[in-house]
Amino acid sequence: MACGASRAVFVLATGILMLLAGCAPALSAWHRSPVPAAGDGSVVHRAVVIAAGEPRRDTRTVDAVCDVLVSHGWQRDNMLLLLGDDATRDAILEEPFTWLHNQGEDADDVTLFFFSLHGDQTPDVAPLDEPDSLDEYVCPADFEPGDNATYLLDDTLAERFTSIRSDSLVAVFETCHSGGMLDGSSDLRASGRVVLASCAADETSFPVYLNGRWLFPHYLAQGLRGPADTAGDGHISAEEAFRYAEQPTIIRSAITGIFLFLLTPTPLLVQHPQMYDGWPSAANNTAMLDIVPA
Ligand SMILES: [Ca+2]
Ligand SMILES: [Ca+2]
Ligand SMILES: [Ca+2]
Ligand SMILES: [Ca+2]
Repeated sequence: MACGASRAVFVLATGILMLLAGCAPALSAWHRSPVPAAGDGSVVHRAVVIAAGEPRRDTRTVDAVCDVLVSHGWQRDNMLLLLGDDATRDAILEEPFTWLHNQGEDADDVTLFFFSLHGDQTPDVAPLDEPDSLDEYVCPADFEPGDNATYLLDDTLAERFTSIRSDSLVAVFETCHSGGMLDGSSDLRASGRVVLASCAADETSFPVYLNGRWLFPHYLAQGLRGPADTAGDGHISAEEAFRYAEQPTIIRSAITGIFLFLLTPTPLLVQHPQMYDGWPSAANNTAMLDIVPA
């Protein structure tokens, strides 16, 4: 399957369970954080949604993500959307970070990045950090195949992420080879982050067969509507959502892979989502980053 076939609808939802439990989402507060209070004492939730590559990436996917966040009290004024032709390389590297800075993002805020883009691999370039000798990259709207100046390397994105001030950061990648955002020593692994990737570094991502929804975000969203709350405490964390989505993504991609294998002489493809859990620290990590606090 061409790398361009990977993708996803990412939906963050949850309110139903909370409403049934009679507890309105208290998104002005950040519960259970073992991290010492920092920032200005006002917890602001912000989302950056970046989607390009085909119509469903910047319509159905983005609508679902934003609607779910809004259903939990996230403010649309606190969402930056870079969609379609606007999601150029320069824009991705500049606008979200300038916007966060201008918004006064600080340590006690919550920041979510969602990427739905094509992705691929290329021979490792400096810094030479890759165990597989391949850097991974995402494809901005102005990406030109064969022109290395137009892709967006994991090295570059990781360096840019260092300017994010929030102690609570989750990044979701629905791209082919997105596990490779985590495999190199100069990639996106860092304390204080949870990074969710739709597939392993050497894999492509699948759409849900027939309905055009990408597997991993589809199941993340499903879990965040309630069933991912395995602890039953009203919180759904990024880690819980990942664990909810992981197995059905593997199983469904295997089914799709078998179907494609029977139709075309392609290798049998299976998609294994990946998680880096660096919140609150890579060394002593027992807490979870709540996407939707109760
Ligand atoms: Ca703040
Ligand atoms: Ca590199
Ligand atoms: Ca790699
Ligand atoms: Ca990498």
